[in-house]
Amino acid sequence: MPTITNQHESARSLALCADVEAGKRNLDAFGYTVHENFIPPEQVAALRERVLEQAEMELEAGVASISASGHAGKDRHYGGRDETALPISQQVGFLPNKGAEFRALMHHPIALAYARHVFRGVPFNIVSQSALMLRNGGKRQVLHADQQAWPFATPVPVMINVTVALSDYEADMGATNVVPGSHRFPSPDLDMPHEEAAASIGSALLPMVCKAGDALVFESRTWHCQGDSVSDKLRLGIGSVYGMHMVKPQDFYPAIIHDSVYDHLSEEDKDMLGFTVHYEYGGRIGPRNAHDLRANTNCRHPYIPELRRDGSGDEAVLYENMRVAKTDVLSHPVA
Ligand SMILES: O=C(O)CCC(=O)C(=O)O
Repeated sequence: MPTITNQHESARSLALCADVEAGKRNLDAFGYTVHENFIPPEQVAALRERVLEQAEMELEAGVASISASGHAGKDRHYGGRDETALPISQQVGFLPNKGAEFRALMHHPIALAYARHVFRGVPFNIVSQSALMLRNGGKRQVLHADQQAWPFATPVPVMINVTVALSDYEADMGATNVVPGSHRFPSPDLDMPHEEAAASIGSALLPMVCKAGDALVFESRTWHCQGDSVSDKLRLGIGSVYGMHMVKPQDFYPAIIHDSVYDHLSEEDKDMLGFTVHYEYGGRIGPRNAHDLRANTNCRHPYIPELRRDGSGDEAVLYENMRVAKTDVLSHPVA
């Protein structure tokens, strides 16, 4: 197993950057970078307001994703407001369904530049976009890599997380901990204590402290975890994770985008949400009924049900001949 060399000693101070070229160098050397001033204060305020409103209303409706330890807590469940306290951890997931602000964020040019860089030009799309809220009492998460589920090491990452901070991230607020240089190693042993695991590759855990408006950028081989929160300040950020096109996405947007949202998506939005089939490979979408116009951006399939000579089956319809039923939500014309 290679060891972390002196090259990585400098990563014990944070791999900050203010421009994409420096950020790419940090990603290559350390597996992460903290990109300062990723979005301007007005955008921080607008995103923050939308997330907080959505989070509050999900609590009121009893459908909030909450936990007493963190976004990956074993006690995570859908629930509502507690009379006495706000949840220690709340995740507002599936954000592309919850506001145009979030769909705009997924096209952020700096995030896309980082994704293009780490994926070496392989086409990619967004695989999840969620807001994570953490309050006092949050517990340090298991040290992991986001491609932990892959049972083999990869020479390049298959995903990259670009988390925009909508509050400051301070160490005692549970700022995400990272292990600089760990992207050069296989995923960590989940049972090994954090410090021991980091030391085993000659590195250490470092909290990614930053200001609201900065972005924490880490590729999917990099070992990381949510830290402990012992602060009365709310830690709030939105993680947009991009994956190579053939990666099965954590959030399967072609299936979960609401019809009312789908109807207003641009072709660029659909592409980013994974509606494009690259190299005639993964993610083909066939109509779910004879009126279903939800389709790939670059190929169309007819509706072909079980066909029976005795007429007991349904009828096949070419995509071009599909018409929206009066009762359907979709209203856009056939492409
Ligand atoms: O919330 C954090 O600090 C860590 C997030 C994380 O582990 C992830 O997105 O994979």
